[in-house]
Amino acid sequence: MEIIAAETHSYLRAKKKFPNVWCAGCGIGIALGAIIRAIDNLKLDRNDVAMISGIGCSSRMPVYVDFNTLHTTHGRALAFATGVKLANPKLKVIVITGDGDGLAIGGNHFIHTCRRNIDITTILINNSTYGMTGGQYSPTTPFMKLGTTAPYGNRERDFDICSLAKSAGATFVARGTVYHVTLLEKLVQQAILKKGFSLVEVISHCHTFYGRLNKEGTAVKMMEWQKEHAIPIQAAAKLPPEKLKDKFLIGTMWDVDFPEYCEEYDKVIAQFQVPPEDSEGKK
Ligand SMILES: Cc1ncc(C[n+]2csc(CCOP(=O)(O)OP(=O)(O)O)c2C)c(N)n1
Ligand code: SF4
Repeated sequence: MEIIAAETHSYLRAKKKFPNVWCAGCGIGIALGAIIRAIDNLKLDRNDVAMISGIGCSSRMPVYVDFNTLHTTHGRALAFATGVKLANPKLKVIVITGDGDGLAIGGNHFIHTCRRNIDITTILINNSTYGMTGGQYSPTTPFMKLGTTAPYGNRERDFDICSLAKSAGATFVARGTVYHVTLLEKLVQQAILKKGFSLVEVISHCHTFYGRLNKEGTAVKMMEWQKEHAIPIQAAAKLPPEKLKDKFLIGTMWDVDFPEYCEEYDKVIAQFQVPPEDSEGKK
C-alpha cells in the first residue's frame, strides 16, 4: 500500500502547488488518485501525457500533477485540447472537466468533439452543481433539486451525459463513481487506450454546496448514496425494471470504432503534399 501511495505522490507537484483548493472529503481528489494510478498502470511516460482543463473545482486538477498541463478558460478545454492533439498527435491528451465547464458553457465543444472523434480522453466529474462558484444549478442537477440559483427547485431536466456522448458520436463511453474507485481506475485505463474520443463520466459529490442545500449529508453519506444507487451494467441486464427504478448504471456503456480525426487529417495533408523531387524541379 505504501509503495502504491509513493508512486501516486511522485506524480504530484507537492512542493510547488499544495495545499490544494478542494474541501476535505470532496470526490475530486479520489478521482485524481484513480487517474494517476491508471496512467501509472499503463506505464505511460509522464512527458507523453497532456492534461488539460477549463475552470471549476474539478478543473483545478492539472495544476497539481507533473504532466504537460494546461489550465485554460471556462468551457474551452476541449478546444485547447484539440489544438494540442493536432499539433502533437503522439501525446495522450486527457481533458478534465466538470458538469458546468463541460456541458453548460462548454456544451457545444463537447458535442462537436464527440462527433469529430479526435483521440482525446475526457474525464467529466459530475457533482450535479457548480461547486467552485457556490452551488448554482448545472445541466446535470436533477429535476426539483435545489441550487443557489434554483431556490424553489430546478425545473429543467438533467442531461444523461453518457447518452449525450454516445448520440453525439463518442466511440468509448463509460460511467463510474468515486465510491467504486477500482472500477473507475479500470475505466480510465480503457478510455486512455481507446483510439478515438472517449468519455468517462465520474459521479462525484459536492457536500459543501449541493449536499448541504439538498440535505444529503456528509461526504461519506453522499458516497453511500453512490454505493446504493449504482448498478453494474452487466447486472442490470438481468434485473426487472422495478429494481432499476431510481438507479444509475456504471461500467462501459459504449465501445465502437470509427476513423480517428488526426489520422484522417493526415490523409488530407498527404494528398496535397508535393514530393521533394517535384518541388525542386519546379524551381
Ligand atoms: C466565462 C466564465 N464564466 C463564468 C465563470 C465562473 N465559473 C467558474 S467555475 C464555474 C462553474 C464550474 O462548475 P463545474 O464545471 O461543474 O465544476 P465544479 O466546480 O463543480 O467542479 C463558473 C460558472 C468563469 N470563470 N468564466
Ligand atoms: S466546493 Fe464542492 S466540488 Fe468544490 S472542492 Fe468543495 S466539495 Fe468539492
